[in-house]
Amino acid sequence: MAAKPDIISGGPLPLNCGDRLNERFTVHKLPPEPERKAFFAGLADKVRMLQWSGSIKTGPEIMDALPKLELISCFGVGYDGIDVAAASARKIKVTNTPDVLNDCVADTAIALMLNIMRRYVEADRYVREGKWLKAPQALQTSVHHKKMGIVGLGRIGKTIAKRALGFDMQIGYFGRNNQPGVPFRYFADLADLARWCDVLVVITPGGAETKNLIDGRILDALGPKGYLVNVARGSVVDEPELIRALKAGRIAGAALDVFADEPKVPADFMAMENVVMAPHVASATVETRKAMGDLVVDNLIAHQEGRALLTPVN
Ligand code: NAP
Ligand code: 8YV
Repeated sequence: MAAKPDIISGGPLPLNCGDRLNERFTVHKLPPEPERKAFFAGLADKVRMLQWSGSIKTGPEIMDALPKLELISCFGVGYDGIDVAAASARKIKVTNTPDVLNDCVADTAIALMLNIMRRYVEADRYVREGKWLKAPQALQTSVHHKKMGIVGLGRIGKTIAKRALGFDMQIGYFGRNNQPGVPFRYFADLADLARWCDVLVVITPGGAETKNLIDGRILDALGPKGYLVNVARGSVVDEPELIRALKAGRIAGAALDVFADEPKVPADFMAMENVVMAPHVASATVETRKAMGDLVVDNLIAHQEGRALLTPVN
C-alpha cells in the first residue's frame, strides 16, 4: 500500500472529520510558535497540503519554509489570517468553507439582535436572581418593523436579510458595490446606513480592508437609539471606540460574537448591561461544524486525487 501523504494540521477537526483525515493522510500536528521553525524544516520535503484555519497568521515565511506547498485548506469561510496574494504568487491554492454555515451564522445574528434589543439574556438572569419578586423587568425595544442595516450583503448577509424579513423589518445595506437585482436599499455611504437603521449588523470579511470600518463616526451616526451586532470579525469594529460609545450612551447597545483579541475580551464589556456577548460561536452547531470539517477534508482529498477543488478562494 502506498504511503499516506503528509499534511500539517493547524487544529483539530470536529466530530469524525479528524478520522476521515487520518484515514487518508499522515497528520502532523502544528506545534506551539517557538517550535515551528524546526518543525517546518523537518517536513519541508514532504508536505504539500495544510489542514488549516483562516485565523492562523500565514504569510510568506510559512509558505517559503514549505517549498512543496500546494494547498491550504481552511476551516471557516473567513481566511483573513492568510496572505492570499503571497499564496497565489507561489501558486499555492487556498480553500475555505462557504455556504454550509450561512444559516447558522444568520441564526446567531438574529439571536444576538433579539437578545440585545429584547434583553432576553438579562431576562433570564432577572428571573434566576429573584429580581422579578421585587419589580418587573424594564421595558425593552421592539424588533419587528424596525430597520436593519447590513454591512456586507454577501452569502451570510443575504441569509440574515431573509430572516429579518420574517420580522417585517426594512433592510438596507452597505458594501463596495450596489448589487443589481437585490430588493434592498443600497447605501453608498456607511454613515448614511447607520443613521437610517435601528440595528446595524456587521458581516463583512476581516483583514486590512475592513479594519475599524465601524469607527466612532459610524457609531455616532447609529446614535443613542441604535444597536450594533457584530458577527464578522473583531477587527472590523474599533473596539476601544465602541467601549467609549457604549459607556457614554452614544449607542444603545451592542451584541458581539467576535472580538479584536479573542479569546481575550476587554473587562469593560463584562461590566456593561447594554452588551451581549458570545464566544465566536456563530457557526458552532454539530451539524454545521461537521459540514465545514467535511468540506475541509473533501478539498484535501480532491487535491490529492487531482480533481478540481470544491471551494477555491484563489
Ligand atoms: P461573502 O459572501 O464574501 O460576503 C462578504 C460581503 O462583504 C460582500 O457582500 C461584500 O460586498 C462585503 N465586503 C467585502 N469587503 C468589503 C469592504 N472592504 N467594505 C465593505 N464591504 C465589504 O462572505 P460571507 O460568506 O457572507 O462571510 C462574511 C464574513 O463573515 C467572513 O469573511 C467571516 O469574516 C465572517 N464570519 C464570521 C463567523 C462567526 O463565527 N462569527 C462565521 C462565518 C463567517 P462588496 O463586494 O460589494 O463590498
Ligand atoms: C469559525 C468563522 O468559528 O467561518 C468563519 O469565518 O469565523 C467561524 O465559522 C472559525 O472559522 C473556526 O474557528
